[in-house]
Amino acid sequence: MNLAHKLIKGHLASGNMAPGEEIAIRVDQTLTQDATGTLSYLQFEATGVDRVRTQLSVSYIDHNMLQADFRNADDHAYLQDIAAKYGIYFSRPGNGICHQVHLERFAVPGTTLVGSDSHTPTCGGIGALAIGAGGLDVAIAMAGSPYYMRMPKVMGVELTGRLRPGVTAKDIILEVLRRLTVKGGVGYILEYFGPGVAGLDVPARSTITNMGAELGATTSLFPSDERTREYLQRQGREPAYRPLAPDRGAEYDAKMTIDLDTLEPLIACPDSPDAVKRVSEVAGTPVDQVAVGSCTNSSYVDLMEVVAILKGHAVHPRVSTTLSPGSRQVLQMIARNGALADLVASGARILESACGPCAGIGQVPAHGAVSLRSFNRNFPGRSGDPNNHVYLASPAVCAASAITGVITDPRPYAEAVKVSLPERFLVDDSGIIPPAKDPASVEVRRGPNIKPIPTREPLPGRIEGEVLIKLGDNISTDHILPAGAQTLALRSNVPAISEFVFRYLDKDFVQRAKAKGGGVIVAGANYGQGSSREHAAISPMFLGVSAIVAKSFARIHRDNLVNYGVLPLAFADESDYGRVEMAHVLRIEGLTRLVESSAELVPVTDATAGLTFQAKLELTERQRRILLAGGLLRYVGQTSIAPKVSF
Ligand code: MIC
Ligand code: SF4
Repeated sequence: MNLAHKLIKGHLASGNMAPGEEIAIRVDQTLTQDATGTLSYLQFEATGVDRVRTQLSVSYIDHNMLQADFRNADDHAYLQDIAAKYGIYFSRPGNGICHQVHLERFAVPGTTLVGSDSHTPTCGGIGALAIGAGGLDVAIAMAGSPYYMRMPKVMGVELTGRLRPGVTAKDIILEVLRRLTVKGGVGYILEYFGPGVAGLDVPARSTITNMGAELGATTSLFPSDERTREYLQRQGREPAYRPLAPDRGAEYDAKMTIDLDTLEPLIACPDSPDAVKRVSEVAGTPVDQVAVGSCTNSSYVDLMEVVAILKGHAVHPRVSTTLSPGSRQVLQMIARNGALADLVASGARILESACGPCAGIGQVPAHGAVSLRSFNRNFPGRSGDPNNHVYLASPAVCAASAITGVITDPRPYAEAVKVSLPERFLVDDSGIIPPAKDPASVEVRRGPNIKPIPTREPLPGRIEGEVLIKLGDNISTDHILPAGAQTLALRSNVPAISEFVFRYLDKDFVQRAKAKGGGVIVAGANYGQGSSREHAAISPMFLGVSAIVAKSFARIHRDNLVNYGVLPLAFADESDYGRVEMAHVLRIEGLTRLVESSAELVPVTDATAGLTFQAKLELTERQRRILLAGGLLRYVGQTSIAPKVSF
């Protein structure tokens, strides 16, 4: 057996482990962050369960940290009270980015972790089966439900050789993205194995599993070995170690090999994480902003590498250079060892331990600017504005380019740089507040911006509506509902945030949807890639969108659509995509009967074009029942997990 199969088998609650079949796995740990957390906990409260039923649940504040008005702070207070009341650990604002802190302080090899953030697979770097999901799926997992998914295939990624100076883990995942593209991982777990694995420490492995999210993969996984033990021991958590490996000669559904000896520094060009080139191909491009940090590359080792390159240099006058440490642990360590002083001396700007510029929460680049980031996503508008050009590369490329002012191959700078794990990480868990001892006494503060979540009625028998927008391939959730400080302050207020749907693609969309009383969205392949934000499903639903007809869907987004009662339909014959145009009226009759009877094909009539085409309804039996009920919360209200749900 490969390692992914072993971990799934050890947690299997129901189902048959054949690729594509619905399985359910027991959830040991959950994590949430503040941008998805408020909805998730509102839903958790609706289940009526009085205490989380997981081994460990942690609520992080790391996204909405600007506090430009009262709303973010209100969300923080709500999340802190909920955590105290329901048995959840609370990681305070300033304590760090959820994935980085979870890796440092909580992740355990061989456990399952489900998180309301698409980069939850970060902890796959320590050998946990870590999966990103919508907030509602996390809410019911906290209430004791297993996590349901289709059994993925497993792709073995064999690493051979050793990285050369100036070439890093970021280049490994960029190489995987170059080969597979942003939809190449859909339906797969990527399992890394082979002799090259031993040369990578846990933070490097986690960079790779983190950015596996950009492949659309269910998750990515490394074995748990001596390097894992070493990391845990230096975090003062050695008892959490257990060795985990695939069986000798384990089989994989697909395989690829990457020779680390021959890898070069790579860079993802605007506007997609898979637009990968060699750094040498774009070297010399002038850069206006360099930003190091994010859950992909903000570990102690990453930052020390940056310091080693920057030390003794000044950042170029045209470049605004920022650095966000991934955690308070990292920040304290670089403060104590003097590296922070070197950074400040170089002219770099030090930001909080938080997501920051990664999701456009501050540091929005200038109009037309080139921004080089050690982050994981560069979809249009992701930086907080669509009028700039974002490149993604390793911290080493970022540091070298900050010095020269142009995209620069870091190898000449990195030759002498050798950073390894510290003998001991600085352990100070005072930023993590344990749950209250007397939960009954906790009064939950709810700010006026925290609004109830709209729900849908049970599935209607008939859908008729205009095509409100026709989109191409790889539409990300950043396209559907943009990132940025303005929208992030509205995460707890669905009516308000819904005003931003498709803002950068079609500024009239919201008006049109309202005027038409809702309708249908038509899209190409991999619709909804990227973030796990449920808002990208709830807000269109709130505007009356009843179905999405696409060539294919990204995993988390499809689940979110079903969870909120929006019908995800896939063109049975992709050439029909070319026939359905904007403003055509689409009609589906006998819908409840089709969904109930497990029909796999649904006839869709395009009344304007005068044709009928077939659309695939690729849903499990459970998802059909969820759709019929009008969404997951109504559905669980009918089951034993959540007897008290009422809407
Ligand atoms: C992201 O990186 O896109 C986010 C912001 O962390 C999201 C979650 C969100 O939208 O709140 C994610 O990755 O799931
Ligand atoms: Fe935060 Fe960026 Fe990571 Fe999302 S990808 S969790 S916004 S650091």
